[in-house]
This record gives sequence, C-alpha cells and structure tokens, in this order.
Amino acid sequence: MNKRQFGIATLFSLILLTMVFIPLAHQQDGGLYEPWIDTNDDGIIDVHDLQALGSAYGTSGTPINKTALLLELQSRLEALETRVPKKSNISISATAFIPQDNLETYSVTNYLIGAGFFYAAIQFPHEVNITKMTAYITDSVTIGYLTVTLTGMNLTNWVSLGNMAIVQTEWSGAVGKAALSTTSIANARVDNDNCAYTIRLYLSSQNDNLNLYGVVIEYEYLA
Ligand SMILES: [Ca+2]
Repeated sequence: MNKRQFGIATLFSLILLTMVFIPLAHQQDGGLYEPWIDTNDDGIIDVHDLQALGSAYGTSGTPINKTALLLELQSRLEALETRVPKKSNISISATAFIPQDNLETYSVTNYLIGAGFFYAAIQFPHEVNITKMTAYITDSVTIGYLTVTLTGMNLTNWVSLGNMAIVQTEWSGAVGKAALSTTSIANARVDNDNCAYTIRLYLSSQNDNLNLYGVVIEYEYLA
C-alpha cells in the first residue's frame, strides 16, 4: 500500500465512521428521556417500547388523563395530611387541687403536700381523645406512696367514669422526683354533653418528700 492508497483508505474509513455515528449523534441530541413513552418502565426508550407501541397500533379506547391523574393523587395526599390528628394538652398545677375534707392539713408552694384525697377539676375540649397522663411528683419516702387518677362523672346517669388513667408509687419504693406516665386510658373520648372530669390525688401521709408538682394530660382532636 503506497501513501496515496493509504490516504484514500483512511479517508474512506473516516467517511464510514462518520456515517455510522451520525444517526447515533442525532439520537442522542433528539431530546430528553420521556418517562411517559417508556412503556415498560425500564429507564431506556428502545425497541421494546416500540414493539409495545407497534402491537397496539391502530387500537382505540379511553385515554388516561395524566393531568387529572396527578391532580387526583395530590388531592388524596392533601386529604391524608388533614386527617393527621391535631394534638394539644392541659396542664394542672398543684395549686388547682382542693382537699376532700376541711380537716385535712396541707400546704401548696411549688408542690402540694398533705395527707388524704385532693381533687382538681379539668375542662377538656369536647370530643377530643385523651392519649396520655403524666404526673410530676416526688416520692422519696419508704413508708408512704401516692396515687394520681384521672376520673369523672357521667352527670346524666349519675355513674362514675371510674379510673380512666392511673399512676402511682410504691409504699416502700422511693423513686425520688419522677414523671409518671400512662397511655392506658379508659373512656378516652371526652363527652362534655354528659360528663365532667376530675383528677384525684391521694397522698398516704403528709411529708415534704411525698408531693405533687402538677399533671399534664395530652389529647388529640379527631377528624
Ligand atoms: Ca414510697
């Protein structure tokens, strides 16, 4: 092969290569990947998608309105979001409690100490769902305990709602300062048409190391 023949062969090869790559280059510049045309959802638009199109060519039916589909999905998501319950809570300070008997001696500063039963009324929003009760207390005594109970009365049938929620310490146990919680709630749906609600505190003895700071009750609004 002389120089001239080599030059022709090289030129010919270049032309062939250019011809091969022209359609490829054109394909790559043809546009962006369009997921709606990718009928088998494999991330490539190729002969398989064309095959599907080819076999369906000439058929007819009801088209999918893609915009309507997206709008419907969006509205469903929004509906789900609005169904997430709104939460809130009520806090009751030690000063809200009154003793069951006038004879009880007790004292309230930042916390309540005393012996016997004490009651504090609570006003919940109507028809909320009570989810949790937490009592902030101290029990550093090994000869005494306390109990905090959420209860209420059905005023229209004169029946007690019983122990709706209860937390307590042990007689010989001494947890010190503690937040006692429960999510076990009976009659959790608030019914202000018929019921009135109360927290009952019991302290087994009057001792500075056996006291109640306050109570927090959590609830959520139902859709
Ligand atoms: Ca104790």
